[in-house]
Amino acid sequence: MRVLITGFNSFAGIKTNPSQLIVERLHPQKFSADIEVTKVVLPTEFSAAGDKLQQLITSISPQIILLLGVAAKRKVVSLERVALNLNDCSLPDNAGCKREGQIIIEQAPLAYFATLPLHDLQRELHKHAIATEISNHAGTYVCNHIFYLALHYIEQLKLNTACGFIHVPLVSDNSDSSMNLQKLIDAIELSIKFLHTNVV
Ligand code: PCA
Repeated sequence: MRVLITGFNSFAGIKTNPSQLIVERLHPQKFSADIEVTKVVLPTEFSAAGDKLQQLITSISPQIILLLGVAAKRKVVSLERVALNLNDCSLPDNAGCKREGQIIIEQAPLAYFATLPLHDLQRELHKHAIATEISNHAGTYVCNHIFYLALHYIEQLKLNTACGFIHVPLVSDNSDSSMNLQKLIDAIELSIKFLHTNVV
């Protein structure tokens, strides 16, 4: 089973993006031998991230895509349900590109739903004491952009790929914190293992 997992690099106001650290520190050896994990840190740029993702989906043809990003206002692991066909943020991306009120793909659906079993995944993470919520809004910045594009390519290419986006909170260095980096890495490892047995 091929799994593509992505995070983002740092961007305005976020010195260290925990989604980048998770991707870098995830150990593919922790998974069973039939799971092949490709880990990629995407630039926080609308165009470059979208192009890179399209290229990865075409070349790897993954059965599972797990896209990660940080959302500073979230307190727990957030399983995103909806990707909107909209870029709208006053904050420019890392290439200086600002997109306000722009459709991502003309004449494409207004939104796509994640194709992961979100409630089952949430229950699994709760079993392991990882605070998790299902969110109905992934924002309208670069994370939503690649979430929408991934679901759109999957649809266009008629791929049998389960795809979802997980927003993680900022992490604290305090190891007693309920959401330290190790807890987030555990959450993503558990998610991959769970999806391996429950999706493919
Ligand atoms: N979070 C931003 C973009 C990159 C990231 O990690 C977002 O939520 O759109």
